[in-house]
Amino acid sequence: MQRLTSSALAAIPGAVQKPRYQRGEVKTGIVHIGPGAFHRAHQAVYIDSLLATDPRWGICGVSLRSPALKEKLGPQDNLYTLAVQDLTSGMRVIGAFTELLVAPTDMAAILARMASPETYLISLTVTEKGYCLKDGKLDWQHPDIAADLADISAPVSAIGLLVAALQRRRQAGLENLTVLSCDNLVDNGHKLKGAVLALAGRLDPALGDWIAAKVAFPCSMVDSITPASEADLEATVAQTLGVTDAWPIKREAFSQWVIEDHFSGPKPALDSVGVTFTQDVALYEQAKLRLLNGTHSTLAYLGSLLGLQTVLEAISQPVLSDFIDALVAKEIVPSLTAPDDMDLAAYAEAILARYRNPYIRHLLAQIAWDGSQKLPFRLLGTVRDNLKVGHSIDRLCVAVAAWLRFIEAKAQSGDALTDPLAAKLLACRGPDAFLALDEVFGDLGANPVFAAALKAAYQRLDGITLNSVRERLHDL
Ligand code: CS2
Repeated sequence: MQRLTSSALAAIPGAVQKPRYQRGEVKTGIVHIGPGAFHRAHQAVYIDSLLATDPRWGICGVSLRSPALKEKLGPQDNLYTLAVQDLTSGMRVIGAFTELLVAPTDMAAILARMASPETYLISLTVTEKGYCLKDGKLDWQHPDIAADLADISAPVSAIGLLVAALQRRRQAGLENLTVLSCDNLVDNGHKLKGAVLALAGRLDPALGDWIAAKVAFPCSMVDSITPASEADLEATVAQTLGVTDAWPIKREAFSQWVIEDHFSGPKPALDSVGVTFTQDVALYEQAKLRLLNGTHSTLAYLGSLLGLQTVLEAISQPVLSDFIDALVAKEIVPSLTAPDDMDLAAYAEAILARYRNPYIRHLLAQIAWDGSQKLPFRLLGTVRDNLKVGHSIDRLCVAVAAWLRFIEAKAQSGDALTDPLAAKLLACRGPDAFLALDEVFGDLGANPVFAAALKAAYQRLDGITLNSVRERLHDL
């Protein structure tokens, strides 16, 4: 079977949506750092729609480490298939990438592209750990940051790469640039700006001042459930398209992108393709992180302890679904302030309905990755807010305790734990040892109310199985 390429597009069946623009006329207005599955299923799809009316916004995808994407999509003219797996399903060929580059091999080309006068937007999906933060601030102890401080001409971190690019743009007198974080961090734009200014300011205070004055760092909220691709997807895509695609991706039909309306220079008209521009993105971000990602992580750890594999399996257990309902209604929703156009209860209900999508196989193990980076944003902020006003934290502590038990089970079985703090985490036994992890719990580690609730929850989960879970959680 032929490979997906520009010349193969014409023969692909009409039911499959194809780029509705001349790819040869597309310019590269965006450099995206971290073009992983989420970016390809989310932002790149909005851009693909936008290119039909404005060819300035093609994407140069920059992978910081892995050459896999360039190797797989390069021979396909950077085309790939999006498979929407939902009640209304469908396939679509996305043509938004004009170029794919990989660090460090392509560093000269990457920096040139980031400092090109045609580039107006640099966006990122590098996951929580890619920001190299500790307590929300740049972590100077991080080996990648130390390396970038020593030699910014060959940056290894995303933050270093941005600083190196901004240094060039300043030298070239190019001011029009927006840097857009698309990761699941509270206040992502401000955190990114803080990290970039910290590194730039230490290397060259004048560069720091220039960035602060000239570059915009809007916050954004991104949402679409995107499980990692599995081998069977390639077969289904080949069957539908009549050509092979070495790396298709899948996601649910739902997709949302809310961006703070704060740009420097030209702004892509993303509102014409379903994006919301707003003055204040914080409330959307908070609601999504706490309600969706918070319950996702809860299901991931509790479900894994119970031997379940997927989100659907977990939410289909009435006891877990009852627990999540109570967690949401009693401990998460009361911590939130709704944006003007949002009814929090309805929003939460819609999220849980998405977990019941039978067409999506979303592995709990994927969500369980990097807990040390995710929990502070997803669960611990809610704990802090509830503690401040004397609200219950018992259910939130069950979620956190499930993470502890999940790690202890890994330590016992010898199975790998995917987390940048894996070695430290695997050495912890019992809640006190975990609570001493400043980089995860911060001030909460010394909070006696939290410590007591966490210990009680940890006891509750001792030896928990599908047979005992109802009884263990019955009073929650
Ligand atoms: C998930 C997210 O893997 C995870 O940690 O919670 O990727 C989640 O699916 C997305 O944020 C949904 O928008």
